[in-house]
Amino acid sequence: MKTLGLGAASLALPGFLKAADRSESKPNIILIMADDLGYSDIGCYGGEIRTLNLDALAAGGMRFTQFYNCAKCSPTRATLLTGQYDQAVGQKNLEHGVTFAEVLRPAGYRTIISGKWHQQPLPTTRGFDRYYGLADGCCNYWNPGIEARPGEPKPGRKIAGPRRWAIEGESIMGYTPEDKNFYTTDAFADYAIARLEEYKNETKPFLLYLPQTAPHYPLHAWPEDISRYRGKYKTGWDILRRQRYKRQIEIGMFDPKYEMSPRDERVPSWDSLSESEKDQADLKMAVYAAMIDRMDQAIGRVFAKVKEIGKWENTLILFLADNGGCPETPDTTPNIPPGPVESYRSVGPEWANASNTPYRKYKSTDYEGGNCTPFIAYWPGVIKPGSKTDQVGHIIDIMPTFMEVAGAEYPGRIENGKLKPLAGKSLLPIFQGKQRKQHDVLYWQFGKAKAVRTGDWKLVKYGDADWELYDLDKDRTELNNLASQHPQKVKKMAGMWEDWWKNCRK
Ligand SMILES: [Ca+2]
Repeated sequence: MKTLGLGAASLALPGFLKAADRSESKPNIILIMADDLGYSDIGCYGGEIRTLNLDALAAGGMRFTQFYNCAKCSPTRATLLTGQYDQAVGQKNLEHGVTFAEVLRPAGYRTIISGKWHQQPLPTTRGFDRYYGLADGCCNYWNPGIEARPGEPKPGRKIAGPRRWAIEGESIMGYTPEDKNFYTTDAFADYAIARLEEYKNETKPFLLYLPQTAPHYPLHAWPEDISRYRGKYKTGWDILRRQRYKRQIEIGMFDPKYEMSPRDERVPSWDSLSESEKDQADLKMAVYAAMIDRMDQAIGRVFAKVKEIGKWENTLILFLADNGGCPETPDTTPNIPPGPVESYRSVGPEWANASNTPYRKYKSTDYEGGNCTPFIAYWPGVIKPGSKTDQVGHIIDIMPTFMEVAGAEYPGRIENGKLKPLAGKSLLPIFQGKQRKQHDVLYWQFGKAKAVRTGDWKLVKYGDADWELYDLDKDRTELNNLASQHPQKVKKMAGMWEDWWKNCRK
């Protein structure tokens, strides 16, 4: 007898699913991850930016309100790929873990990745059949290399040296494509679409991992996309935050019992800016919005291809971000306006604060503005359209979820290393509309940022500051530090974090 590829869970599919609606084959899987995307940037999470394809995915699927990443590019990727905390697998080398591609390929999957990898060993050595993209952390969107194309200025860059690109198993230090219309977001989609076409007649299911570089800096976008937004942000970040918060409540994605966080201390009031400063700030946010708009268009082109080859109905699609909006300002070309190849600009803390509405803080912190992400799950016939869940999930759960839906096995051992057990657990019960047993505890650490969450209690800290304690059930935006009222709880949770920190790297 053939199985649905769901293991025992297939016996408990929701009532609205009719047997005839499902193929008997294992589902295809598409995992899309945005880079440095704020919690409220996309339409279905309260944003004003045009994200029609992601909004349609949400309308046909499920949105999570409490889904977490690791608050930073590279750790998030290590955790996402392996189902273990990145501290346990080795942050860049994944030496104590296996990737979901390594686990799904033996289960019969064609494994493809197009986009930002940001780990040390190339994907083609870690379970992926095919790869195209940025193996590094960030790059110029128009020209990821160092050399100028004929008739063009030199590409704006953050660092002097070259960034690592890769095509299949070959690393390329300083990739300058000849095509003057090259733009990373479009190129990643083009490669994915070409592979879907190439393998369209295969009977095996596919795993397509699409980690974007958008909207991570530098601010680069097509002029026609920028023009859709230019001038629209002259009302400023204070009004934008209020508008997004209001929309989040209207669309049922945020409970009005929680206050919006106040403007971040690093951000001046919009009214204090001169007209010229307002105009420059408007352009930055217009380019940022254009990058997200373009990412959504590219995702839409991939979706159209999946439909064209007749595989849409049997495909699980997930969308999330690797960390919250980014306050960094690596503006190496401060006198060149954002947009074109020669520029290298960022939105800075001002707009990133608005991106993370209604939460506090940013990427690289473990406040909700740093580590809470939009998360959309879409799967025709399994996930109820238009649903929403407040159940807590974490990117560490993605690997076990893939294993369960693909009927894949976690290996008992790996060569040349110690394989640690999975720390995540499958999201499938939540997808099926059931209550999943919560994680007993979740941990975070990156650089100076630390946090631990158990139940609705979250203990969080940055640098040398004291631990802060929040009751997220009553205070989702982390405005009321209860540490002094619950010293025993602080001590206990801090001890849990210390124990985890000591043990996770063994
Ligand atoms: Ca990132």
